[in-house]
Amino acid sequence: GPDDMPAEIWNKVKNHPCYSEEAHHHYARMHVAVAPACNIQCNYCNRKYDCSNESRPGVVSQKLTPEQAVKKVVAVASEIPQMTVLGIAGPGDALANPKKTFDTFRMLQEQAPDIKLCLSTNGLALPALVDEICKYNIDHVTITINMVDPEVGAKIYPWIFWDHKRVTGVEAARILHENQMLGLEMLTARGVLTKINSVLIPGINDEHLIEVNREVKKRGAFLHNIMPLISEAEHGTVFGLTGQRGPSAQELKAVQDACMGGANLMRHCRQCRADAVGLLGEDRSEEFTLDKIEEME
Ligand code: CLF
Ligand code: SF4
Repeated sequence: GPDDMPAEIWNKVKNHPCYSEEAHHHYARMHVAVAPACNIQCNYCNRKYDCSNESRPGVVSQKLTPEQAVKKVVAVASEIPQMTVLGIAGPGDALANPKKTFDTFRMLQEQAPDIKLCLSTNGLALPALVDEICKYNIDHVTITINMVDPEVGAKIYPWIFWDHKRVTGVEAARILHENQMLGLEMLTARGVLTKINSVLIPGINDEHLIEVNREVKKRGAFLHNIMPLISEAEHGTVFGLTGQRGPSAQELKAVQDACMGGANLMRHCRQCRADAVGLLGEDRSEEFTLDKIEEME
């Protein structure tokens, strides 16, 4: 709240529904699905639908060009006055094809300067793009960090695409890890509020997330959001096919409780889709398809 943080930080969180538990009752966010490509493979991915960094499986997001995305944001903002934040969170990685992401942000900064900009990434491409992120006044970045030990990482990430080649195994996880840590340090050094999402995968990184929490706190993470793995064989995730289960509510709470005293935890995440619209937990994306937006004009 306003009493326990500097005014400058309070101003960045007070109407961001993800960064403030209180704000999520009153303020809405929307996502635009302008980022279909990804530069890594997660064993829990169901990108056929959405980046499972954050998204629930099941429905394909309507992929938009930056121009269509801007049109949609402007239309939604005029219908939903509580809409304060625009995030780019998939369906792939927001920074794997940075041109579309930054074109969208640039146009929005010009056409709707009151809307806060937010992005979510796996962090691989982050260090190279921090300067560009700061150029568009993006105040909030989420990095999905599931490990700080490449041996653990090798069980989660079969490969990454790095320096024009595919890299596999522990080496791939090491490169991803180094970029995530460096990206986090660079963002916090520049005053960008950085939230960490971690997917809790029982038997793979459950205990390990306590160490992840410590390491991200040390590097200035503002919030840590520990989310349950949604593992679904019918959506073709590698984990789904190997029978990897998600955690129970008690297992999730146990890991969150074990992190108390470390980086502050977010506990109100609703694992939004890449094209979510509305208050957290509410999904109004069907009201704002491209066809319907064209009818509104
Ligand atoms: Fe979107 Fe993510 Fe920005 Fe929020 S969602 S990019 S920080 S504006 Fe929020 Fe949704 Fe959880 Fe994400 S509830 S999935 S934490
Ligand atoms: Fe899928 Fe997201 Fe992982 Fe990319 S970062 S492989 S889109 S879950």
